[in-house]
Amino acid sequence: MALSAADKTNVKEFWAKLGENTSVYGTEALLRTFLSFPATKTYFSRFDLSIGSPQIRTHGRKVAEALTLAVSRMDDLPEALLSLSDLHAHKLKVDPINFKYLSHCLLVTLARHHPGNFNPEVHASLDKFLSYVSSVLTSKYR
Ligand code: HEG
Repeated sequence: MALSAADKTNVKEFWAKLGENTSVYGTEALLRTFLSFPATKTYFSRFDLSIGSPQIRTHGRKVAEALTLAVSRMDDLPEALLSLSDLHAHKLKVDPINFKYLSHCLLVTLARHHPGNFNPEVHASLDKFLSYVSSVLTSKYR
């Protein structure tokens, strides 16, 4: 899945505007995923999934940090996400469909906090970027 040069620029410029807030957005996106697609909660059976749960906050930060890394490593993403890819496929056995749910919720979250920067081109580029990340993280699933 190739991101064009314009996609990469769109994603990098948009991400740079998020500043310190990426963890907050990661947390909101996770919460939206759990509420809108409850089957995703089965993977987090040892978490307290109530609103305001510190475990969701911590995990939201980890997801956001991984995405920030992915933004900076778009040209060698499979290498950058190698251990995360092993984790999700071999250890956690996350069914790939769940990545679409989380990606959708990430897009909704980013759009609602940055409506002015979330134009159709940026939307498309972010969608492609999240699809790329998801395809890398699910590449070892089978
Ligand atoms: Mg995953 C752990 C990133 C989708 C379920 N996920 C993690 C970790 C990161 C991460 C950085 C922590 C790894 C560590 O502590 O070493 N996850 C990540 C990204 C994306 C994603 C970037 C997609 C954009 N994860 C994802 C999906 C599910 C899932 C769709 C299931 C619905 N992740 C999951 C679980 C854990 C992680 C169950 C372990 C949580 C724990 O026990 O602490």
